[in-house]
Amino acid sequence: MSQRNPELEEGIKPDSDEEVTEPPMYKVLLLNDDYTTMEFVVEVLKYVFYKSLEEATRIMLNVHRNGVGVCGIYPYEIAETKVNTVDALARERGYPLKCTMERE
Ligand code: TYC
Repeated sequence: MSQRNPELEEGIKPDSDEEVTEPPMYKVLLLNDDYTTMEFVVEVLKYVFYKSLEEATRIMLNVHRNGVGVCGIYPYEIAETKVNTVDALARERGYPLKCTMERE
């Protein structure tokens, strides 16, 4: 027999004195270097950060010109996974590409 679960019903609001907090968000940053190819950086932005070719190219050129740039903003564990994936792909291909994360 199924029971009512009032927490799942529409229109239920948290008590007004209950705090609703968003998870802290983290910027994932890509760093420029002189050896990683522009093509590889664009591929990383497409496949790890789900950017379109146009957006990936824009972000890559921004990093190339300014030394650092934001690839995306995510909750901690997603940001951490993306940083680790970029590190692994770069290492596999022998590129010194560096990716870090920073609290928003
Ligand atoms: N500066 C690199 C080059 O001229 C391209 C590059 C862009 C490398 C962004 C890293 O995060 C980076 N080949």
